[in-house]
Amino acid sequence: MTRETLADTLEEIALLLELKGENPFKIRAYRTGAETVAQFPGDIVALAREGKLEGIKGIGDALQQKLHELASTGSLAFHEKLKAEFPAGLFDLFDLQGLGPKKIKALHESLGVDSVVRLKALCESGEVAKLPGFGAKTAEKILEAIAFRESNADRFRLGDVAAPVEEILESLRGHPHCLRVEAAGSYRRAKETVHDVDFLVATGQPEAIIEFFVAQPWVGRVIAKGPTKASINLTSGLQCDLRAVSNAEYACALAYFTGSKEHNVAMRGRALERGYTLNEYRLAVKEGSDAPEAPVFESEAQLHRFLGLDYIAPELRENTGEIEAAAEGDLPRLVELENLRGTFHNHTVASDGKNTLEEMAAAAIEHGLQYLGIADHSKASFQANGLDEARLRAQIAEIRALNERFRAKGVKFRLFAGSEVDILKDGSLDYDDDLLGELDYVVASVHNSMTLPEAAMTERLIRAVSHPRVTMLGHLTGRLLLEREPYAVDIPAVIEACAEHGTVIELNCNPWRLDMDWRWWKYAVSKGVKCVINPDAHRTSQLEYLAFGIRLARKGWLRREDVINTLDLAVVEEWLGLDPLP
Ligand code: DGT
Ligand code: CA
Ligand code: ZN
Repeated sequence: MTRETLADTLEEIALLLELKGENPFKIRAYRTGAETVAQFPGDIVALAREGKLEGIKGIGDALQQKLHELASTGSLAFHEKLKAEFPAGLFDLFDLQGLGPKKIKALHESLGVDSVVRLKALCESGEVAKLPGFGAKTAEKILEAIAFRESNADRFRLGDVAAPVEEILESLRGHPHCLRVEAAGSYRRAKETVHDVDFLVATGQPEAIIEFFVAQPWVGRVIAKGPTKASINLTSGLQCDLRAVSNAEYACALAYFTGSKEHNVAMRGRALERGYTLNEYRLAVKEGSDAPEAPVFESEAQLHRFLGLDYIAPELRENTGEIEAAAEGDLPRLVELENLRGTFHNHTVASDGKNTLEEMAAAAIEHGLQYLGIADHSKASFQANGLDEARLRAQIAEIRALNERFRAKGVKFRLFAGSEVDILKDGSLDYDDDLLGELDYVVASVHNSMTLPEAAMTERLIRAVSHPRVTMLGHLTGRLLLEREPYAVDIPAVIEACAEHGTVIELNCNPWRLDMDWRWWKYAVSKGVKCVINPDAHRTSQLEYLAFGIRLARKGWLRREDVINTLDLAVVEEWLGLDPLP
């Protein structure tokens, strides 16, 4: 039982009561309860389990009992009973962007909508547009939301698959007949979302490997199983394919199954030009060609070399110029995790983070970083407990005092006092210039009014990045992968404004964001814009997100010199116009 389950259950009860048209005060009580549970500073799950919720503001008597039942037994009879009153398919409607309980209730009652499929049909037939309070525009918006959901069905965020994939690799590596193993496909190319994961094993005993693979505890379902191939679903639903090849075939197979398909097609074309055919197992002399016999390749690097190319890192294999660059010796030397010296966008308990300044600093030191920027939310982000002017000034003082303590102890580490300042609707900032001037740096981000028309949103961001106190632009498009579309904004225009004003653009490493998108970095670099790789950590463990950021930075062709937080502390201090600490 987790805090999230407790809060989500209360939230779902509120939705269900709303669907039933219950008393708004009762509904509000569940909402407030959900929020209180989500934000409560202590171990709310333990308190609920032990029935010790008395006196907590926002959780009344009725909710105390329900939370206790849920936390101690794992389910709540009241919730189950409510759910049973509605068709199961109705709950899927809540996942559609822009569709709230009021609309769902109307759809359910007037048109008998009980599933996404039925809703789609009724939007297309024009029935939904005829409902009072809906109209053609709403029906169109609903269809767009359904299309977005459909295009994301069966896709998974890179950040969500990384842990299970590494676990599977680890266990395959431990098998005595596994000579080499890799997770190929879009996972290896560091796509921000993947459809399935393609494991490749080099072995002399394919059947033993296949049997081992399908018998693991994380297997939810075996889809197919043959002598050299198997497909399974993990319990999470993620599909994993495994292919077993001989050690001699491994290099060509790895290149093939890493893809992308477009990259493969271009590579095959290049092989053909040289008199060879290239498939998933080998490079062979083409019929009628007098090219010499190809060797057995031990690695992808050897294969690339044989085709007259420098080694192409997996992240680059999208056929967006990497083959041409490899032929010319022009591939960038990509940034690596070890190059990072610090990061700038991190939260603490002062806003919506879970750890204190000291704890965040200790974790950063543990990661071998020389500096950590603290950028808690500003006051307009009240839902995230954003800091007002007085609290921010107090935090700045606290950071200065901590830095002195590091110095006194001889620890070579510095906290930077920053803020993640809200970009208000008109592009102005949430603090005045005096206060911004007291900060070491400023991250500017959009957290509200995300549905502005493209021109207004673009103007808003350009105004913000043009502000002399703004150091970097946070999560440029506001997307939440597989959940929320990026807002409408002219990205090249924003990049150009950043170039003009020397504003750095963030690569937000939160696996839900990975924003700015990797496809734009080449353009940004061509304009002279620098990248900052920021974890947006809300707890110490989320500094680990930096690893995802690095993978996406590499995918964006970024080199060490393109990333500002690869700079040593002294250089960063100079860049920010700060005196080094005495
Ligand atoms: P995904 O799974 O949709 O996130 O993306 P991928 O790239 O992992 O695609 P997947 O799993 O269908 O196939 C893995 C790799 O196998 C793919 O990146 C390239 C290779 N491949 C698959 N189908 C074809 C094909 O029709 N032609 C060529 N040349 N390669 C293919
Ligand atoms: Ca795949
Ligand atoms: Zn933010």
